[in-house]
Amino acid sequence: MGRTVRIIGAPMDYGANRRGVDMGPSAIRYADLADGLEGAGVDPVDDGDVSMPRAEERDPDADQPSHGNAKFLREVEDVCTRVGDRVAATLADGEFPLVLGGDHSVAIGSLNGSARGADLGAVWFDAHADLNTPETSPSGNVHGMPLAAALGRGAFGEMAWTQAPGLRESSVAYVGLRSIDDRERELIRASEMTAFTMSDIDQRGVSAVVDDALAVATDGTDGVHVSLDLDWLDPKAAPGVGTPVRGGVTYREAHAALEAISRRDEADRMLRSMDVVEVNPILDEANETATLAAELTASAFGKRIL
Ligand code: B3U
Ligand code: MN
Ligand code: MN
Repeated sequence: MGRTVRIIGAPMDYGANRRGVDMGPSAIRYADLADGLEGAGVDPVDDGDVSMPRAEERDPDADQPSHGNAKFLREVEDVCTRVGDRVAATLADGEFPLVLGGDHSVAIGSLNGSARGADLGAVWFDAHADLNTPETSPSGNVHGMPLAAALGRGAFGEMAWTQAPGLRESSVAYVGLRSIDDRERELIRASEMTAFTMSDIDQRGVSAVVDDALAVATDGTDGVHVSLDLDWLDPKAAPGVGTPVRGGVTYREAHAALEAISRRDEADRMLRSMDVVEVNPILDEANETATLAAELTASAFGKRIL
């Protein structure tokens, strides 16, 4: 058997605008994630879920630190601290951390854990830029903020738990953007991040774009974190997400992208950690989105048709 992939469930919905995404980890496990990973030649071990404060008992604005309009920031801190510690411990044991969300705020934890004592690159598959801060967010939902948090932007700069110590802006590459808030657009333009939009994919094809994103994320780093937000895909392929945006990649393009990751990884083992987020089975048809999430994860680890 190849390397051990430790599955860490983070059934979080405190960062999202609706319930249901907390069932993501169960839905992805139910979709035979472990079998898919075995088919890819890795050895999956399920670490269970990190514990979660119960949503029905919480008030979005109660007991919040005075940082803009970010909702449930204390709960997000709680959960992300646990995720970060598990990710760091998994890496210290020589295993691969695979975090199942949950909404995208869990990536604050995965990035923090993966970038402790290592220079990290990140490839961000998403319709959205996730670069809002508690000051700029139009919604107050922390799932629209994880990259800002990891990079220490805005009010997050004062909160050590949010930050990914070894992640530099210049090592971050987006793939497939198509829904960006005005302030995020300004920030991306002024930043050193690399952003490939859906137009880039239209013009150049998804495999070439992913290769370029990987070149950015591997340059001068010890490894790459892949963050896969299922709303990156077109809603026709992935209907079970909280904030669908039309015009995303197709089923085949998504597999081609994750296969490009595995090809690069076969060559130089640059894949360090991964999260798979925003699967909402309540909004889904026959667990289609979780099934796709499980398949795409297997593709990232090298599962092939033949
Ligand atoms: N940019 C918007 C919408 C959004 C971001 N991420 C998701 N939705 N999933 C916001 O609320 O920050
Ligand atoms: Mn996202
Ligand atoms: Mn998104």
